[in-house]
Amino acid sequence: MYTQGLLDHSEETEETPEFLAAFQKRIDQEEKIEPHDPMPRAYRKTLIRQISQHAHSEIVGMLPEGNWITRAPTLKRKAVLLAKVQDEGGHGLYLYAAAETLGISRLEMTEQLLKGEAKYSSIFNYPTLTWADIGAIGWLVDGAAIMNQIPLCRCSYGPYARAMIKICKEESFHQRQGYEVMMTLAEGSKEQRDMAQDALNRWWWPSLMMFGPPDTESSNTDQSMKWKIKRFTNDQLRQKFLDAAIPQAKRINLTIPDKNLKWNKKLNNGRGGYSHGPIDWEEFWRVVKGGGPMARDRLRARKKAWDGGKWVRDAATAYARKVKR
Ligand code: FAQ
Repeated sequence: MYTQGLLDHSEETEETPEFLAAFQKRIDQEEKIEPHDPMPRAYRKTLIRQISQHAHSEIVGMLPEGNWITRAPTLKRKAVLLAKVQDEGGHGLYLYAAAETLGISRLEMTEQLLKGEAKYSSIFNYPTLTWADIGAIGWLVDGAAIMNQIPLCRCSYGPYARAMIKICKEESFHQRQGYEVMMTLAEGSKEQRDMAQDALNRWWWPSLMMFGPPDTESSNTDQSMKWKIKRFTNDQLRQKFLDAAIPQAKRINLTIPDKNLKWNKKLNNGRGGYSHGPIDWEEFWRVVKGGGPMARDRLRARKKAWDGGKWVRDAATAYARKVKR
Protein backbone atom coordinates (compact mmCIF):
# COMPACT_ATOMS: atom_id res chain seq x y z
CA MET A 1 0.00 0.00 0.00
CA TYR A 2 3.00 2.29 0.23
CA THR A 3 4.52 1.34 -3.08
CA GLN A 4 2.47 3.23 -5.64
CA GLY A 5 0.79 6.56 -6.18
CA LEU A 6 -2.98 6.71 -5.89
CA LEU A 7 -3.43 6.72 -9.67
CA ASP A 8 -1.56 5.06 -12.50
CA HIS A 9 -0.42 7.69 -15.00
CA SER A 10 1.87 5.47 -17.02
CA GLU A 11 -0.11 6.01 -20.23
CA GLU A 12 0.63 9.58 -21.21
CA THR A 13 -1.26 11.52 -23.88
CA GLU A 14 0.78 12.37 -26.96
CA GLU A 15 1.90 15.97 -26.67
CA THR A 16 0.84 17.41 -30.01
CA PRO A 17 0.76 21.22 -30.45
CA GLU A 18 -3.07 20.96 -30.44
CA PHE A 19 -3.06 19.12 -27.13
CA LEU A 20 -0.68 21.66 -25.52
CA ALA A 21 -2.74 24.59 -26.83
CA ALA A 22 -5.99 23.06 -25.56
CA PHE A 23 -4.41 22.45 -22.16
CA GLN A 24 -3.16 26.05 -21.94
CA LYS A 25 -6.63 27.25 -22.93
CA ARG A 26 -8.13 25.42 -19.96
CA ILE A 27 -5.56 27.03 -17.68
CA ASP A 28 -6.23 30.49 -19.14
CA GLN A 29 -9.95 29.98 -18.56
CA GLU A 30 -9.21 29.25 -14.87
CA GLU A 31 -10.43 25.66 -15.13
CA LYS A 32 -9.05 23.38 -12.45
CA ILE A 33 -6.96 20.45 -13.69
CA GLU A 34 -7.93 17.23 -11.91
CA PRO A 35 -5.96 13.98 -11.43
CA HIS A 36 -7.65 12.03 -14.28
CA ASP A 37 -7.27 14.87 -16.79
CA PRO A 38 -4.61 14.61 -19.50
CA MET A 39 -1.76 17.01 -18.76
CA PRO A 40 1.67 17.73 -20.24
CA ARG A 41 4.49 15.69 -18.71
CA ALA A 42 6.35 18.85 -17.69
CA TYR A 43 3.26 20.17 -15.84
CA ARG A 44 3.00 16.91 -13.90
CA LYS A 45 6.73 16.94 -13.17
CA THR A 46 6.71 20.52 -11.93
CA LEU A 47 3.79 19.81 -9.63
CA ILE A 48 5.39 16.66 -8.22
CA ARG A 49 8.58 18.62 -7.60
CA GLN A 50 6.88 21.54 -5.89
CA ILE A 51 4.26 19.60 -3.90
CA SER A 52 6.73 16.97 -2.66
CA GLN A 53 9.23 19.66 -1.63
CA HIS A 54 6.41 21.43 0.13
CA ALA A 55 5.34 18.22 1.92
CA HIS A 56 8.91 17.49 3.01
CA SER A 57 9.20 21.08 4.31
CA GLU A 58 6.16 20.61 6.52
CA ILE A 59 7.49 17.35 7.94
CA VAL A 60 11.09 18.50 8.42
CA GLY A 61 9.66 21.79 9.73
CA MET A 62 8.26 19.90 12.71
CA LEU A 63 11.80 19.29 13.99
CA PRO A 64 13.06 22.77 14.97
CA GLU A 65 9.87 23.47 16.92
CA GLY A 66 9.50 19.94 18.26
CA ASN A 67 12.83 20.63 19.95
CA TRP A 68 11.03 23.03 22.33
CA ILE A 69 7.91 21.05 23.24
CA THR A 70 9.48 19.66 26.41
CA ARG A 71 10.91 23.07 27.35
CA ALA A 72 7.97 25.39 26.68
CA PRO A 73 7.74 27.90 29.55
CA THR A 74 4.12 27.16 30.59
CA LEU A 75 1.56 24.40 30.20
CA LYS A 76 -0.50 26.67 27.91
CA ARG A 77 2.50 27.37 25.66
CA LYS A 78 3.30 23.67 25.57
CA ALA A 79 -0.26 22.72 24.55
CA VAL A 80 -0.29 25.39 21.82
CA LEU A 81 3.10 24.34 20.45
CA LEU A 82 2.13 20.68 20.51
CA ALA A 83 -1.02 21.48 18.50
CA LYS A 84 0.99 23.57 16.02
CA VAL A 85 3.57 20.86 15.41
CA GLN A 86 0.77 18.31 14.92
CA ASP A 87 -0.84 20.66 12.40
CA GLU A 88 2.41 20.74 10.41
CA GLY A 89 2.41 16.93 10.34
CA GLY A 90 -1.15 17.03 9.01
CA HIS A 91 -0.13 19.52 6.30
CA GLY A 92 2.62 17.17 5.20
CA LEU A 93 0.11 14.34 4.90
CA TYR A 94 -2.39 16.33 2.79
CA LEU A 95 0.45 17.36 0.53
CA TYR A 96 1.88 13.86 0.14
CA ALA A 97 -1.65 12.71 -0.73
CA ALA A 98 -2.01 15.53 -3.30
CA ALA A 99 1.34 14.55 -4.88
CA GLU A 100 0.27 10.88 -4.95
CA THR A 101 -2.63 11.80 -7.28
CA LEU A 102 0.06 12.68 -9.85
CA GLY A 103 1.53 9.19 -9.94
CA ILE A 104 4.36 9.20 -7.42
CA SER A 105 4.20 7.17 -4.22
CA ARG A 106 4.84 8.39 -0.72
CA LEU A 107 7.55 5.76 -0.43
CA GLU A 108 9.37 7.19 -3.46
CA MET A 109 9.07 10.72 -2.12
CA THR A 110 10.36 9.66 1.30
CA GLU A 111 13.27 7.77 -0.22
CA GLN A 112 14.20 10.84 -2.26
CA LEU A 113 14.21 12.90 0.93
CA LEU A 114 16.24 10.42 2.95
CA LYS A 115 18.82 10.00 0.19
CA GLY A 116 19.27 13.78 0.16
CA GLU A 117 17.94 13.96 -3.43
CA ALA A 118 14.80 15.96 -2.61
CA LYS A 119 14.77 19.55 -1.46
CA TYR A 120 12.89 21.00 1.48
CA SER A 121 12.71 24.61 2.58
CA SER A 122 16.09 26.16 3.40
CA ILE A 123 14.63 27.73 6.54
CA PHE A 124 14.47 24.46 8.46
CA ASN A 125 18.24 24.04 8.38
CA TYR A 126 18.74 26.67 11.08
CA PRO A 127 18.80 25.83 14.79
CA THR A 128 16.23 26.91 17.42
CA LEU A 129 18.47 28.20 20.19
CA THR A 130 16.02 29.87 22.60
CA TRP A 131 12.30 29.96 23.36
CA ALA A 132 12.07 33.24 21.42
CA ASP A 133 12.94 31.27 18.26
CA ILE A 134 9.54 29.59 18.58
CA GLY A 135 7.93 33.04 18.51
CA ALA A 136 10.10 34.12 15.58
CA ILE A 137 9.28 30.97 13.59
CA GLY A 138 5.54 31.43 14.09
CA TRP A 139 5.63 35.13 13.29
CA LEU A 140 8.14 35.15 10.42
CA VAL A 141 8.35 31.61 9.02
CA ASP A 142 4.62 30.91 9.16
CA GLY A 143 4.07 34.53 8.09
CA ALA A 144 6.24 33.97 5.01
CA ALA A 145 4.62 30.58 4.40
CA ILE A 146 1.12 32.12 4.36
CA MET A 147 2.18 34.90 2.02
CA ASN A 148 3.42 32.22 -0.39
CA GLN A 149 0.56 29.79 0.20
CA ILE A 150 -2.57 31.97 -0.03
CA PRO A 151 -2.06 32.34 -3.80
CA LEU A 152 -1.53 28.56 -4.00
CA CYS A 153 -5.20 28.16 -2.98
CA ARG A 154 -5.84 29.35 -6.57
CA CYS A 155 -3.30 26.97 -8.10
CA SER A 156 -4.51 25.39 -11.36
CA TYR A 157 -4.12 21.84 -9.99
CA GLY A 158 -7.29 21.06 -8.02
CA PRO A 159 -5.98 18.73 -5.27
CA TYR A 160 -3.10 21.08 -4.40
CA ALA A 161 -5.36 24.14 -4.37
CA ARG A 162 -7.91 22.43 -2.12
CA ALA A 163 -5.26 21.15 0.29
CA MET A 164 -3.90 24.68 0.60
CA ILE A 165 -7.23 26.11 1.79
CA LYS A 166 -7.21 24.17 5.06
CA ILE A 167 -3.46 24.57 5.45
CA CYS A 168 -3.69 28.36 5.15
CA LYS A 169 -6.37 28.57 7.83
CA GLU A 170 -4.09 26.74 10.24
CA GLU A 171 -0.96 28.67 9.22
CA SER A 172 -2.74 31.91 9.94
CA PHE A 173 -3.39 30.76 13.54
CA HIS A 174 0.28 29.73 13.74
CA GLN A 175 1.42 33.16 12.65
CA ARG A 176 -0.77 34.84 15.28
CA GLN A 177 0.50 32.62 18.08
CA GLY A 178 4.12 33.31 17.08
CA TYR A 179 3.56 37.05 17.02
CA GLU A 180 1.86 36.84 20.41
CA VAL A 181 4.90 34.99 21.86
CA MET A 182 7.16 37.73 20.47
CA MET A 183 4.87 40.47 21.77
CA THR A 184 4.88 38.94 25.26
CA LEU A 185 8.68 38.70 25.28
CA ALA A 186 9.07 42.20 23.86
CA GLU A 187 6.93 43.59 26.68
CA GLY A 188 8.77 41.54 29.33
CA SER A 189 12.07 41.94 31.21
CA LYS A 190 15.24 43.23 29.53
CA GLU A 191 16.47 39.63 29.14
CA GLN A 192 13.23 38.62 27.45
CA ARG A 193 13.34 41.63 25.08
CA ASP A 194 16.95 40.87 24.20
CA MET A 195 16.05 37.25 23.54
CA ALA A 196 13.22 38.34 21.19
CA GLN A 197 15.52 40.76 19.36
CA ASP A 198 18.23 38.12 19.02
CA ALA A 199 15.73 35.66 17.53
CA LEU A 200 14.53 38.30 15.07
CA ASN A 201 18.15 39.04 14.11
CA ARG A 202 18.82 35.39 13.35
CA TRP A 203 15.53 34.51 11.58
CA TRP A 204 14.97 37.66 9.51
CA TRP A 205 17.29 37.01 6.56
CA PRO A 206 16.59 33.26 6.28
CA SER A 207 12.85 34.15 6.24
CA LEU A 208 13.38 36.49 3.28
CA MET A 209 15.29 33.69 1.55
CA MET A 210 12.35 31.30 1.96
CA PHE A 211 10.64 32.90 -1.06
CA GLY A 212 13.36 31.52 -3.28
CA PRO A 213 16.01 33.13 -5.49
CA PRO A 214 15.48 36.54 -7.11
CA ASP A 215 13.26 36.43 -10.19
CA THR A 216 16.29 36.87 -12.44
CA GLU A 217 17.71 33.58 -11.11
CA SER A 218 14.48 31.62 -10.69
CA SER A 219 14.50 28.80 -13.24
CA ASN A 220 10.88 27.71 -12.73
CA THR A 221 8.87 30.88 -12.17
CA ASP A 222 8.05 31.85 -15.77
CA GLN A 223 6.59 28.50 -16.73
CA SER A 224 4.87 28.01 -13.36
CA MET A 225 3.19 31.42 -13.78
CA LYS A 226 2.01 30.47 -17.29
CA TRP A 227 0.50 27.31 -15.87
CA LYS A 228 -1.00 29.27 -12.95
CA ILE A 229 0.74 27.04 -10.44
CA LYS A 230 2.41 30.19 -9.13
CA ARG A 231 0.36 33.40 -9.17
CA PHE A 232 3.17 35.72 -8.04
CA THR A 233 6.92 35.71 -8.56
CA ASN A 234 9.38 35.11 -5.71
CA ASP A 235 10.30 38.81 -5.52
CA GLN A 236 6.67 39.94 -5.54
CA LEU A 237 5.85 37.69 -2.59
CA ARG A 238 9.02 38.74 -0.74
CA GLN A 239 7.90 42.35 -1.14
CA LYS A 240 4.43 41.61 0.23
CA PHE A 241 6.00 39.90 3.24
CA LEU A 242 8.34 42.83 3.93
CA ASP A 243 5.51 45.32 3.76
CA ALA A 244 3.46 43.26 6.24
CA ALA A 245 6.22 42.30 8.69
CA ILE A 246 7.97 45.64 9.13
CA PRO A 247 5.00 47.47 10.70
CA GLN A 248 4.47 44.41 12.94
CA ALA A 249 8.08 44.69 14.20
CA LYS A 250 7.61 48.40 14.82
CA ARG A 251 4.40 47.75 16.75
CA ILE A 252 6.32 45.68 19.31
CA ASN A 253 9.41 47.92 19.25
CA LEU A 254 11.76 45.35 17.75
CA THR A 255 14.36 46.38 15.19
CA ILE A 256 14.62 44.71 11.78
CA PRO A 257 18.32 43.84 11.35
CA ASP A 258 18.76 45.68 8.06
CA LYS A 259 20.44 49.08 8.02
CA ASN A 260 19.41 49.62 4.40
CA LEU A 261 15.69 49.29 5.01
CA LYS A 262 13.93 52.28 3.46
CA TRP A 263 10.44 53.39 2.54
CA ASN A 264 10.38 53.66 -1.21
CA LYS A 265 7.35 55.41 -2.60
CA LYS A 266 7.97 54.10 -6.12
CA LEU A 267 7.44 50.47 -5.12
CA ASN A 268 4.16 48.57 -5.53
CA ASN A 269 3.12 50.64 -8.57
CA GLY A 270 3.53 53.92 -6.75
CA ARG A 271 1.68 52.85 -3.58
CA GLY A 272 5.01 52.60 -1.77
CA GLY A 273 6.77 49.77 0.02
CA TYR A 274 9.99 48.91 1.83
CA SER A 275 13.20 48.32 -0.03
CA HIS A 276 15.72 46.09 1.70
CA GLY A 277 19.48 45.62 1.81
CA PRO A 278 21.32 42.89 -0.12
CA ILE A 279 20.37 39.29 0.62
CA ASP A 280 23.27 36.85 0.98
CA TRP A 281 22.36 34.55 -1.91
CA GLU A 282 25.57 32.61 -1.49
CA GLU A 283 24.37 31.55 1.95
CA PHE A 284 20.98 30.62 0.46
CA TRP A 285 22.46 28.33 -2.20
CA ARG A 286 24.88 26.80 0.30
CA VAL A 287 21.93 25.91 2.55
CA VAL A 288 19.79 24.67 -0.36
CA LYS A 289 22.65 22.38 -1.41
CA GLY A 290 22.76 20.76 2.04
CA GLY A 291 25.31 23.02 3.74
CA GLY A 292 22.92 24.49 6.36
CA PRO A 293 23.95 24.30 10.02
CA MET A 294 21.31 21.69 10.89
CA ALA A 295 21.08 19.85 7.55
CA ARG A 296 22.69 16.63 8.72
CA ASP A 297 20.70 16.52 11.97
CA ARG A 298 17.42 17.06 10.12
CA LEU A 299 17.99 14.13 7.76
CA ARG A 300 19.28 11.93 10.57
CA ALA A 301 16.13 12.65 12.60
CA ARG A 302 13.85 11.87 9.65
CA LYS A 303 15.72 8.63 8.95
CA LYS A 304 15.44 7.58 12.57
CA ALA A 305 11.68 8.29 12.53
CA TRP A 306 11.24 6.41 9.22
CA ASP A 307 13.20 3.37 10.42
CA GLY A 308 11.42 3.43 13.78
CA GLY A 309 8.04 3.45 12.03
CA LYS A 310 8.81 0.42 9.84
CA TRP A 311 6.97 -2.03 12.08
CA VAL A 312 3.83 0.14 11.88
CA ARG A 313 3.98 0.23 8.07
CA ASP A 314 4.60 -3.51 7.95
CA ALA A 315 1.68 -4.21 10.27
CA ALA A 316 -0.64 -1.87 8.32
CA THR A 317 0.37 -3.46 5.01
CA ALA A 318 -0.13 -6.99 6.37
CA TYR A 319 -3.55 -6.00 7.71
CA ALA A 320 -4.55 -4.36 4.41
CA ARG A 321 -3.53 -7.52 2.49
CA LYS A 322 -5.57 -9.68 4.86
CA VAL A 323 -8.67 -7.49 4.47
CA LYS A 324 -8.28 -7.54 0.65
CA ARG A 325 -8.18 -11.36 0.55
N1 FAQ B 1 14.50 26.29 0.01
O1 FAQ B 1 12.90 28.39 -9.75
P1 FAQ B 1 12.68 28.60 -8.30
C1 FAQ B 1 6.32 26.13 5.84
C2 FAQ B 1 14.88 25.88 -5.08
S1 FAQ B 1 6.26 25.48 4.28
C3 FAQ B 1 15.00 25.27 -0.72
O2 FAQ B 1 12.26 29.94 -7.87
P2 FAQ B 1 10.09 27.47 -7.62
C4 FAQ B 1 5.28 25.70 6.82
C5 FAQ B 1 13.74 25.42 -5.99
O3 FAQ B 1 13.14 24.26 -5.50
C6 FAQ B 1 7.69 26.13 3.47
N2 FAQ B 1 15.02 25.28 -2.08
O4 FAQ B 1 11.67 27.45 -7.76
C7 FAQ B 1 5.87 25.59 8.15
C8 FAQ B 1 14.46 25.24 -7.31
O5 FAQ B 1 15.18 24.02 -7.32
P3 FAQ B 1 14.66 22.74 -8.21
C9 FAQ B 1 7.81 25.57 2.13
C10 FAQ B 1 14.48 26.37 -2.68
O6 FAQ B 1 9.66 26.12 -7.26
C11 FAQ B 1 6.08 26.70 8.96
C12 FAQ B 1 15.54 26.33 -7.26
O7 FAQ B 1 15.69 26.67 -5.89
N3 FAQ B 1 6.84 26.15 1.25
O8 FAQ B 1 7.20 26.87 6.06
C13 FAQ B 1 13.93 27.43 -1.97
O9 FAQ B 1 9.44 28.11 -8.79
C14 FAQ B 1 6.64 26.56 10.23
C15 FAQ B 1 15.15 27.54 -8.09
O10 FAQ B 1 14.00 28.20 -7.50
C16 FAQ B 1 6.65 25.68 0.01
O11 FAQ B 1 7.28 24.73 -0.39
C17 FAQ B 1 13.95 27.37 -0.56
N4 FAQ B 1 13.47 28.36 0.22
O12 FAQ B 1 9.85 28.46 -6.38
C18 FAQ B 1 6.20 24.32 8.65
C19 FAQ B 1 5.59 26.38 -0.81
N5 FAQ B 1 13.48 28.35 -2.85
O13 FAQ B 1 13.39 22.26 -7.55
C20 FAQ B 1 6.75 24.19 9.94
C21 FAQ B 1 5.45 25.79 -2.18
C22 FAQ B 1 13.75 27.86 -4.08
O14 FAQ B 1 14.38 23.27 -9.60
C23 FAQ B 1 6.95 25.33 10.73
N6 FAQ B 1 6.59 26.06 -3.00
N7 FAQ B 1 14.37 26.69 -3.97
O15 FAQ B 1 15.76 21.76 -8.10
C24 FAQ B 1 6.77 27.19 -3.74
O16 FAQ B 1 5.96 28.10 -3.70
C25 FAQ B 1 7.96 27.26 -4.64
O17 FAQ B 1 8.46 25.95 -4.84
C26 FAQ B 1 9.10 28.19 -4.09
C27 FAQ B 1 10.28 28.13 -5.08
C28 FAQ B 1 8.61 29.63 -4.03
C29 FAQ B 1 9.59 27.72 -2.73
